[in-house]
Amino acid sequence: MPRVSVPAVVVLAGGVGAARFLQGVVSALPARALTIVGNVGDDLEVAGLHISPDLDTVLYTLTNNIDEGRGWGVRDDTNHALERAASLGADAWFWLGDLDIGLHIARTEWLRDGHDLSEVTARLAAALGLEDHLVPCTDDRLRTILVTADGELDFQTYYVRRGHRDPVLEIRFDGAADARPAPGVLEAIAAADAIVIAPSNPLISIGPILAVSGIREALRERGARCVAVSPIVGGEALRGPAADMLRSLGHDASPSGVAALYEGLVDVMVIDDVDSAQADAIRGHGVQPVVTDTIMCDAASKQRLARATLEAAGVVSAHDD
Ligand code: FO1
Repeated sequence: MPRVSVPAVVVLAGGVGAARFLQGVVSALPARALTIVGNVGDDLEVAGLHISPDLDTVLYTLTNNIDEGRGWGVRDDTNHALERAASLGADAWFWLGDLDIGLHIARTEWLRDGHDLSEVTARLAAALGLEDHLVPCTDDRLRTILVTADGELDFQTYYVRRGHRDPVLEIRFDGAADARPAPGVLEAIAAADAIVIAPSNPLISIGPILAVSGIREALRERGARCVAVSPIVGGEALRGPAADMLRSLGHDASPSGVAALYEGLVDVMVIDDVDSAQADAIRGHGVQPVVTDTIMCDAASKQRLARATLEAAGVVSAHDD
């Protein structure tokens, strides 16, 4: 496939794994070539503040503000506000640093002034110096709910408060049926030269994006090649509960299990060398496998994975620097 000189690339992204992958993607593309469509199913309100953890993780990572060790929150942030709240007896279970709280105050104020989440996100991204487009999948309220033996849990109660230890019996996306894609999302997918699904949990990070009415259909009608990167390597998730969750919901915790979930939506799946034996099973889902080293441990490995993905999508060639 001929190289497109300034390709338009859309990446569907969850949180930490996606953000690290996106660092490699950004380094392989010209500035402003990228539109990142982010998950908002994890959003929550804390003390009246609107928090969008996945959007913030991508934003902080790509603007070099991220706490690299945790993968979320602001580097070298202090915790005075939450420590004081906890010492006064408040139930401070969702840990927000002081600088992070500043961003949530701005976001919440602008939302209360009547601006949509996509406008607010663009304003925050510009303020922090992000050159690429970061767009929430929807401006409407969308919340991931996990059904467990202990009842229905909102996402952050399941993930942070209870340490994602509850077997998940069912996943629901409250609001999805009425949620409309945020401005620019469908247009970006339709105009893309390549679409990439980041190595994020297919059920709770990519699932909410695909649940927004119109986005799955737009992907099915895509003109561009769509490449997914498997978040499962050797039967385990590189981070988070994806493998356990896939199993408890009756899916295979394997790249081919992920390919089955993306059947009809993706043309290519990038899988790790240790999963090369999965190649035929992936082809069985109508998806072409690309086998490479997918472990991201430093800048070079992030760039290598991003380039392999963008090569598979036909928007960079092996000869480009
Ligand atoms: N993860 C935790 O494990 N504990 C926390 O207290 C926590 C706070 C937090 C605050 C802001 C933010 O942007 C992310 C935060 N995360 C925390 C991470 C977050 O729960 C997850 O990364 C995503 O929601 C899953 O993609």
